[in-house]
Amino acid sequence: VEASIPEPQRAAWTNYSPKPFESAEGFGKEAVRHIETTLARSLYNCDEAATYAGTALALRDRLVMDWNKTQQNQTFADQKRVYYLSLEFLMGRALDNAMLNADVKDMAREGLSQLGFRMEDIISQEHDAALGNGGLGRLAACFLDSMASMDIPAWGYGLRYRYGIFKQEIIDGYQVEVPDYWLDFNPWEFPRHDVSVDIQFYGNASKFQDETGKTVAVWEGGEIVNAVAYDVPIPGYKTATTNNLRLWGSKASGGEFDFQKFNRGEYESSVSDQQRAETISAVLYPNDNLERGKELRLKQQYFWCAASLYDIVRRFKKTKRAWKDFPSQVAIQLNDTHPTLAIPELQRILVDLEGLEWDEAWSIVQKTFGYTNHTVLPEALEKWSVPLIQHLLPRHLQIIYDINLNFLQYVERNFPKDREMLGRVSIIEESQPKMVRMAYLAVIGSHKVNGVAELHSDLIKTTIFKDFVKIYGPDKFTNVTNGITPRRWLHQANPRLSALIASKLGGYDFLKDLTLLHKLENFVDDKEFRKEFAEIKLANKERLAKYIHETTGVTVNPKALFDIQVKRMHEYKRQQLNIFGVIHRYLAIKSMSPEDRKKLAPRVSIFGGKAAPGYWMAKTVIHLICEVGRVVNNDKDVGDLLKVIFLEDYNVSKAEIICPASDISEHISTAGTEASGTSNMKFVLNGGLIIGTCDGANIEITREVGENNIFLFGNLAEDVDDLRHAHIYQKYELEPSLASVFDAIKAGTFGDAGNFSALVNGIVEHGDYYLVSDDFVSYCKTHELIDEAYGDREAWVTKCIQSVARMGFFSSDRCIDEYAEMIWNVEKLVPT
Ligand code: 4GP
Repeated sequence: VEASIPEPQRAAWTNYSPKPFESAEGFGKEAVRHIETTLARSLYNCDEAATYAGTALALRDRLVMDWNKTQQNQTFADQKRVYYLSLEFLMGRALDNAMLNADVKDMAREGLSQLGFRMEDIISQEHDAALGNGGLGRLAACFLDSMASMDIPAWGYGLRYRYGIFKQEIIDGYQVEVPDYWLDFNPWEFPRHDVSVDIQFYGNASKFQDETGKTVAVWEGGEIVNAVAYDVPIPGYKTATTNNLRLWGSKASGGEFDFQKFNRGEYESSVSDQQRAETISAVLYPNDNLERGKELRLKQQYFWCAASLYDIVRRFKKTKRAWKDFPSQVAIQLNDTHPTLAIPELQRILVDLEGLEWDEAWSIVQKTFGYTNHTVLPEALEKWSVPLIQHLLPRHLQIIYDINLNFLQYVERNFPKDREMLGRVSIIEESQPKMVRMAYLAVIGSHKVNGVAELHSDLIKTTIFKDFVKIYGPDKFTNVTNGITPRRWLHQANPRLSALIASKLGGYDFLKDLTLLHKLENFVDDKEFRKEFAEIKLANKERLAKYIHETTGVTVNPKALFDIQVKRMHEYKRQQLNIFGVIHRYLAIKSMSPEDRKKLAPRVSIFGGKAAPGYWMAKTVIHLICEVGRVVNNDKDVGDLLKVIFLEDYNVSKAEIICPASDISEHISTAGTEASGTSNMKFVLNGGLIIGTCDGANIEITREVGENNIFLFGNLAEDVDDLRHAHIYQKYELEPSLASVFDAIKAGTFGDAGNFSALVNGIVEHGDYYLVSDDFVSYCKTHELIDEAYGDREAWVTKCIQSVARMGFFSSDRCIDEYAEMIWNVEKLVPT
C-alpha cells in the first residue's frame, strides 16, 4: 500500500503532518489556538467552559493521530478482532482519562495554570457520557479501557442515545427525573456521515423455490431507517493503541423530510417520518436489572445489531477471505441478551444474502459469538412476544423457529428418555402469547457462555441453564470474574494514593499489572507509609465532606466513620436494610444516656443511586432515606453522632469522588442475587473496607483480602429458597429490634407513615422476598463489630493497607486476558 504513493508526496505529507505537543507551552499553544479559532473566543471572554473545550480539542488532536494509526495498523495486520456489542457504555468523563492515558496531565496542568485556570475546575466542566444504567454499562467501559491498554484490536458497538440516563433531582425528599441532554458540546465523537446503512423493519417474509429448486427467502416492504456511525476514540494507557467505539444514530432514510408534503404546505407531517426515525436512538431505557417488552426497545436492539453486523461483515469481506474463515477473524461478545438478535441476523446475512447452506452458516454463527450473562433475576431475563417479533422482524422470526427446530431435534435424538426437556429448553415459551426466550437463543447461538463471578457462574449452571449444561456439557459454560480499570478507579480517582503506591513500588507499573500491588505488604509496618496512607484517606473524606456541604447544606465531620452505599436503587440490593439499620442506630442513640453517647463513634451514612422511573418501591426507599436524614440531621440530641445523607444524581464522575472516601461501603444484596458487583472492588482498591453478604464477587474479594479484612454477615445463597418458603408457610415472629424500627416508622417519626406502609408490609405481611428480616440482626451486630474495629485505628489501617495490596486480581485487564484466551482466541497487536 505504501509503495503506491510517490515518495515526494509522502515526504510532503509527513512534513505537514501535525506533531503531538510535548510541553506545557506546546499544550498552551494548541489550547489557545482552538479557543481562538475553532471556538472564536478570546482572552476577554474565555470562561471555564471555553477553556474546557479548548483543552479537550487540544487533547483530541493528539488522540486522533494515534487513533488513525491504530486503525490503519489493524487493517494492515489483518488479524482477528473483537467486537464488543453492548447497549450500554457508561463512560463518564473523557478528558482526564485521555490526559492520564497519554501521560500529559502535568503538562496540561501547568499550561492551564499559565492561562489562569485550575485543572480541577476545567475537568469538572465536562458532561458525563452516561449511556448506561449501572454495573453492566460501566463494565463495558472498563473493558474498553483494558482492551486498548492491552493492545487488543477491539471495537465497541453501541447506540448513540441523544438522552442518556436521566438526571436525578431530589425535590422535597422525592426523586424527580430530568432529561439528560448531553450532546450540546461533545468533542469526543466524530460523525461519519459516509458510514451509514439502511435498516429494514416490518414488511413481509416469504419463501419460494428458485430455478434450481433451492428454497429462497425474501423480506420485502416495510420501513427503512438509516443508521449513521459516530466514532469515539478509546485511548489505551501508555500505549499508542487507540481503539474505536462506534455508536449508531438513527435518521430518516432518503433525506431530511418529505419535500412533496413540504411543498404542499403540510409542514408538520413533512417532518414526522424524520422524527419517527430519530426516536429509535433518542433515549436510553432507564431500567437496571429489569426488562419491559416495549416495541421501541426491540427496535433499538435490532437497529443496532443489524448496523453493527453490516459493518463487521463489510470489513471482513474486504479481506476477500472465504466465509469459513469468518470466526477466525471475528469474535463477537454479546453483553447480556440485549444483542441476541445479532445471532439470527448473521444467519440471515449468510443464508439469505450470501447464499450459504443453513448448516454451514450456523456453524460459523456459533463459532463467532460468546454470551455474557449478568443476572439471574427472573424479571431481568429478556423475553419478546412472538407476535411482536413477527410484526417487526418477520424473517427473523422464521429463522428463530428454524434454529429452534434443529436444536429441539438434536435434543430429542440425544435425550430420548426426557420428553419434558423439549418444553423446558425450547426457545419458544408456550404461553399466551408465545414468547421468545432470548437467553436460550443466546446460549444456543454461542460457543461460550460466561457468568461474571464464581458464585454467579455456578448458579447459572444449576438454575436458568441447567438443562443446557446437560445438552452441551459443562465446558460451554465458564466464569470470568468482573474487574475494574485501575487507571480510572485508582489513578484518576485517587491520584495521591496512586502516587504513594508508586513511590513505594518504584513507579507506576502497577497500573498495567495490578498484581504488583502485593509488594505493598512489605510496607504494612512502615510508619511513614501508614501515616500518609491514613492522611490520604482523611483528605479524600474532607473532599467528599465539602461536596456534601455544597450540595446538601449538611455539615459532616470528616473524622466520623463514613459508611457508603451507592448503586442503583433496587430491592435486591437492599438499601432498605441499610436505612432500617440506620433507624435502629438512631433509636439507640436517642435512648442512651449522655455519658454513653460520648463513648459512641460518630458516623455518616451516605446513600446515592437512581431508581427506575416506574419502580415505585425503590422510590419509596429513597424517600425514606431522605426523611430519616431530615429528622436525624436536625436532632440536637444526635449532633455529630449520626448524619444521613442522600447524594443526588449518582454517576460515574461522582463515584470518582465517593469511592476514595469510604471507611466502610455496603454490598448487602440478598445472597444469590447480585451477579458480581463492581463498586465493591472500587471501594476496597481505594483503601476502604466493606460490609457484605456472601454474594457475587464479595466471595472472591474475601478470598483475596482475607476473612479478617471484610465484614461478612447474613444467610447464604443455598438457604434462600427455604427461608422464602418459611415466610410463606410458617408463622414468623419479627425480631424486637426490627419491630421497633417499624414502630417508629408507623408512629410517623419520619413523616406520614402511609408513605412507607407498602415497604413495611412487604416484609411483615407479604413474604419478605428479599429476606430483610432474616438478615437484620446479624447486619446490626456486624455494624457493632465495625464500630469496635474502627476504634482501634492502627489495626484498621493495617486491614485497609493489606486489602489494597491484595486487590490485584480485580483489574479488568485480568478479565480481558481471560476473555482473550478462553473465549475470543485473539492476539495483541502491539503498535510499532
Ligand atoms: C449487573 C449485575 O447486577 C452486577 O452484579 C454486575 O456486577 C454487573 O451487571 C456487571 O456484570 N447487571 C445489570 C443488568 O446491570 O442489567 O443485568
